[in-house]
Amino acid sequence: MSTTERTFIAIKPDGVQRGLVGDIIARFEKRGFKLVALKLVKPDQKQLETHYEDLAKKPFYAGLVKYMGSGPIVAMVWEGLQAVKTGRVMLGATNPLDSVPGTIRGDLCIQTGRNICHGSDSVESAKKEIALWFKDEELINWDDHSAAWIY
Ligand code: 3AN
Repeated sequence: MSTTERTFIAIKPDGVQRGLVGDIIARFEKRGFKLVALKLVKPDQKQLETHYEDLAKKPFYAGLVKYMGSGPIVAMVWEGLQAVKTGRVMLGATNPLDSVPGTIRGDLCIQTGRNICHGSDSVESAKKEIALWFKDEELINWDDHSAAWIY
């Protein structure tokens, strides 16, 4: 049986600058995921280095950290059934040219180095990334909030 998970999704500086924030958020809302945390933040160098530490030896690492620090990003946590795996499917492949239409990258971008969004690649990394970008008190526990006003 599938379990509820949390995933870290970020809209990168190019996604924010291109005015794609609403479109990307709408896709996660419409799919049925719950928004647990959201903020517009100018990432600092150290945070980005930690976030991408697994890629530190890659030739594109320096450029990646520079690009990610070039403007505000929208940092989010989304929750729901298989949120990590489904979030990755919704984002599309790392190289947008390999991303199928209907995915965020497949619909909205064309370059790996400007691929507009990030999504955690495992439950483990989601936990690390959420802790890196958010304080505990910034995460909403929906079990504490009755949705009775909707009905
Ligand atoms: P994903 O973001 O799909 O998990 P990763 O973790 O392999 O992909 O790479 C993280 C980020 O590094 C990508 N989103 C992209 O911005 C950048 N990146 C990956 N591969 C390349 C590359 N060959 N050239 C430039 N940037 C890259």
